[in-house]
Amino acid sequence: MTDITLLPQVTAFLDRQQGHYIHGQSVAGAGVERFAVVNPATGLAIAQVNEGSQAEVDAAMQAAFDAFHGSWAQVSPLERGNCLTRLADLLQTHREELAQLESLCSGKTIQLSRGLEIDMASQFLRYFAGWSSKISGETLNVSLPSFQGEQYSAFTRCEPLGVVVGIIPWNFSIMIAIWKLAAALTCGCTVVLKPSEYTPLTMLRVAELATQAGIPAGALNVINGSGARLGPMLIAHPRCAKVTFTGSVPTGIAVGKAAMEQGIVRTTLELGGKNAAAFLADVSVDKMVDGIIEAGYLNQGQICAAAERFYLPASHIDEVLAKLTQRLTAMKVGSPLDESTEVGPLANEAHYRKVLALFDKARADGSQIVCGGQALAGPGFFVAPTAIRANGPHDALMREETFGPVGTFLAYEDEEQMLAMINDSPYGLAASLWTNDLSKAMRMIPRIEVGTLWINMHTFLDPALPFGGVKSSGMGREFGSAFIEHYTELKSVMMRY
Ligand code: TXE
Repeated sequence: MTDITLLPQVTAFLDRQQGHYIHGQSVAGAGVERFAVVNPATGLAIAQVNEGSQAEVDAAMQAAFDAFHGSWAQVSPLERGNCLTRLADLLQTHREELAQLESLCSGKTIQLSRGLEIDMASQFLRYFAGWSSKISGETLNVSLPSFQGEQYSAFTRCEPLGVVVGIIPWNFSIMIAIWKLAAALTCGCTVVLKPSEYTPLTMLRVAELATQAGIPAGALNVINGSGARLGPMLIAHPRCAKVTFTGSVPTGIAVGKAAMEQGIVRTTLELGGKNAAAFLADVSVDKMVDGIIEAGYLNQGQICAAAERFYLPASHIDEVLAKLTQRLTAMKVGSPLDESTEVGPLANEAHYRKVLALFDKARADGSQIVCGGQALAGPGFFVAPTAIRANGPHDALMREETFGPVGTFLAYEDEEQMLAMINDSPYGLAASLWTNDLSKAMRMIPRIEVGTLWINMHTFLDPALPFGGVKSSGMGREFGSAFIEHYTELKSVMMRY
């Protein structure tokens, strides 16, 4: 197979000097600095983006503030949902264009860009659109007695927070941004997004489509540039009512601290971790291998909910690792724009270097590299799909996030020991348990310390189910109805008559 042909609108978009999207318009910005967007499959620059400055931060935050009190506030709840639905339609109309841009910037395979990034983003938009007309308070009975015949009435209102700053990572540059903008807009908030500096292009195109969908100027803005510089500026801005962040644990802690110091700015943090997948001995070896690939290797493992530590029964581990090695070494690694590719490059050079350093750490620990464990020859940031057998629960790769196509495996003798090892982690975003014995699974579910637990499946995010971490994996929940409390303030109203 060969690479697909790039659409002319994709090459035209890449040729444009890109910057930001503020108040319904693409703007170059006042700054003179530029940064390059690098295609991780080739290591070559494919576009140039102007670095944001305080001037663009101020303009975007003011535009969002004005829209919050003006144009977006005047849009009825039902129409807010219609805007999101029209945006979902436009994502579908421009599916191939957006998918190609995403694959060029992030190295995601084109099949995944189309089917997961764009199609799932559309589904999430439609889900959130449905909430716009259903966000309401309740009528309450006042509990205290009436002393002199006076009466009371009370109710609550869910009021939108204001301007929401969304800070987005590079692994799903469209879908994660859509989670945040859809949640904010459906509640009546307005948004300023800061994409990752590695993947700054796709949201500029989505923002243009949002304007086309009828979302008024200023309700959705995009600022590009260094997170370490622009992040603190956005969070410290007096118009910032909330920050919603997805990314690494250390940056999440910095974001949370900055938000608290800026007068308790509301915060949702969706951070990574070291997710576990545990297989009970009643599962067949073939099902274990399928489950491991589903849980750990999609998008080169660059999914915050992906499993990285695998617990296998001691009786099965040798056979599972032998079969897994056959499957991993047979995977087609190659150009993300080739429709038959199963494994693309890691998304950027810094991340690639981090994963290679973790392989060195595994070797230094004496962990056994069962397969992979190295970079692949040629240009681009490719590493081989990797399986590592740990000596014990304290090996570095059983504890540190790799965020790569890397599973680390440990044998267990009894299920109590396995449950203790799953919970012996500072993180708790997600886990999966694989067994045919659902009665046993039901007894284990309350004992596993995570925000999302899958049984006989992994990495499947549904908009109807709340998503977020426990322990150091984050704070707050996205999706379901749980997101509403994170994008609105509850106001209590009490009346005497
Ligand atoms: O992430 P960061 P990076 C992991 C992965 C990767 C590592 C570092 O292991 O190797 O994190 O990646 C913005 N204030 N994950 O450096 O720093 C930044 O511009 C405010 C896991 O790319 O978390 C980007 O928009 N914002 C993860 C966003 O934060 C700041 C997904 C995320 O960047 C900031 C991605 C600051 N001080 C990487 N500094 C997951 N769990 O989903 C940076 N940013």
